Amino acid sequence: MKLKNIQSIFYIIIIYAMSFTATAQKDYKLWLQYESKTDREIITKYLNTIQGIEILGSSETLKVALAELELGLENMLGKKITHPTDNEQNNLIVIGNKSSLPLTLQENLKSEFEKVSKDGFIIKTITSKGKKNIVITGKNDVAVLYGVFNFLRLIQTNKSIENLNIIDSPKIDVRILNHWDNLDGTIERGYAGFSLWNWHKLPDFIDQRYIDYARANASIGINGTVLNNVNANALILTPQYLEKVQALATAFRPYGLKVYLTARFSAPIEIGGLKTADPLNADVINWWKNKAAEIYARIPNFGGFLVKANSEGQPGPQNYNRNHVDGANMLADAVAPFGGIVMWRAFVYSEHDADDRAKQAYSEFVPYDGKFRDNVIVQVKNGAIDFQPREPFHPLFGAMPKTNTMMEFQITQEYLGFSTHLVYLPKLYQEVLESDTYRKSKGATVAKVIDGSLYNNKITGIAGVANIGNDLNWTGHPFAQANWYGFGRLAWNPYLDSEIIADEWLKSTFSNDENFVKPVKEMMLQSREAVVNYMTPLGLHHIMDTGHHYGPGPWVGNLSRPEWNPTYYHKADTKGIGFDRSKTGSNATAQYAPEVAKLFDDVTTCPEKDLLWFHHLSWDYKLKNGQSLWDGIALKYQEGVDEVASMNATWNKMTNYIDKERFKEVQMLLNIQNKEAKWWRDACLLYFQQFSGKELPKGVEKPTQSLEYFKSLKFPFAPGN
Ligand code: BDP
Repeated sequence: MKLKNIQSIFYIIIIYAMSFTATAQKDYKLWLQYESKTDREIITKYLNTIQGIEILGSSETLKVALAELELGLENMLGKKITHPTDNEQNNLIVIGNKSSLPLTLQENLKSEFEKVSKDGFIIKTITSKGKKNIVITGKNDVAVLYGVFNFLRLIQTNKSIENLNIIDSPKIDVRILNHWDNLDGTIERGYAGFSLWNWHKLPDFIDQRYIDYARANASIGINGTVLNNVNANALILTPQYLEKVQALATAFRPYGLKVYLTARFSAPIEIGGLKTADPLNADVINWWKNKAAEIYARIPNFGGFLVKANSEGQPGPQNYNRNHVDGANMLADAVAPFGGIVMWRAFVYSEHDADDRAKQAYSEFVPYDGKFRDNVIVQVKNGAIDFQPREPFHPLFGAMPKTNTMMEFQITQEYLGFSTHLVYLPKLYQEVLESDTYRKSKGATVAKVIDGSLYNNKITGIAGVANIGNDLNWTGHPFAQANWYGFGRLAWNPYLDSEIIADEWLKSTFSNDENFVKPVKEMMLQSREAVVNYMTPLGLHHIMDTGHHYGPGPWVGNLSRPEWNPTYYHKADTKGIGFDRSKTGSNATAQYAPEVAKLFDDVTTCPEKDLLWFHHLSWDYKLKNGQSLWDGIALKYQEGVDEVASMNATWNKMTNYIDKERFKEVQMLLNIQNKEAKWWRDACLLYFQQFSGKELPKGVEKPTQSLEYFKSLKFPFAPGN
């Protein structure tokens, strides 16, 4: 090869490597890009009148807040705004908590402080004696940090910062990520690489990522993280690991991010040398009390425990003929002296219970209402089965008025295409949060149950199963960052509109240009319905392949546990399809408030999006639009495929608005999604067609492969399994 050629290849490699680094850096920065943009002219002009930042206080949290403000402003303005040497200068940004403010300011903000809650913030422009200061404050330093992030978000998203008057308090206390991370570094249902926690190098090596992680969470108001898998390993509770947990907790503390752990119920036996883990046994009770004291001695702000008990083979109180209340209260008593809480999961179902799986959690938990301690929260998944593309809201929401009840959403896309498919989940979250439980009265939405306003609960919470790993871009798919972001924003305020969240995220992550924001936002909003259509339209659910849960597997019917089989859920036969959960079937509808039960129970009023969740119907059943059920299902699958094609088309027009690298990444992923949407459509329709015996309606593309081919596909090393 000629020298010139070698040189040019070398050159290409260098350029490629540089651009790769640039993308990685952009991806890595998440929604905190803080780029300088020419389109923010008015804000920039205004910011240029600010002469300094005044910080009142010296806590680690305030230092972090100051550093963030300086970083953000410097990057966005292209010039440094620093700590003023002369306080008499005009126009400052003042940051500090209530007690650090000069008395005149405290007086000035009296009514704001009356309105704001513990972690809420106030951002107010205060004009006096010719000075125009922006005061960012709250009742504690973390609240100030939240205010700073909010202020920077206003600038990033090009909102006016003149004459600010914002009071914003979180509506939910515990805003928490659940990491399903194992101690060996793998992540159950994780599709963004391996765990962030490098247990081997901890406690001495503090990876910068831990700090960046805490910072990202603080920027959206997330204040808690459960570090380890719900399918727990007791070793995390040994001194060897607690030392490592302590190091993480210390790194996170300035950002207001508390650490929690999952507690394996049998830990007293496995690491404590006891013969039993019976929650009423005195030695067991003592063991947990001592364990709690040991943890709090290391981590004074430790949040508490998350427990998966007697579910999918995990140990629990029922192993000792005790119940959930016995187990949860025993742990709650152990952490109570230190202000800790116990999040006790209601994700329970048993292969020995012949009743409909969708009914089991409600049947088991409702009789315990009022029996849990005040520092227990029962953690309920959004739907009664398991994080499907669409599920009606879980009947437990609102059904336990005397019990703290928190939401569990899944951010990682176990049943929604892993980190390969673009699915904007806040749309799904919003649908659930807005659902009316009709408990007490009309308008008793799920959001009102979980923010405590319906029943005046002692503690409120919302958990999201994290989609974060050690991938360069954190979440595997660049757009999966929006799901982490959106979860945090809804955890802060479950009444926010997912469209507004998408808008904020796009502007902070990519660009303020409406030619980009508008179509891409539409694409995001459409993506949730698209995945429902090409995977599980009209209320179908749980028809994915076994184990890894990737791709279609409606034919699977040979698993040992009946309720793990897709055939259990769709019940397709020559007569029809769907799970009859109405009065004539499992009567799961009766677990809802009468108004909701009636709506779901009657096939004519049941929303069609939930039709086959609640009803088994003949292939000829007429849908509202006049189509037969068979045609309707087939056309929905096609619609899903078409929607993905239109997402591709939208994205392909975006080359000029963002960097080449992120553009290309998303383009490649959308191409995969396109292929896989067709795979879902073809495999499901060929399978169901065996029962319907009908032709595909006009408009539905012919399958490209045989059913046998789709059944033969195997993915032995699919991630997250
Ligand atoms: C299911 C997952 C399984 C989890 C379980 C849970 O497939 O890996 O352990 O939920 O939430 O969706 O406990």
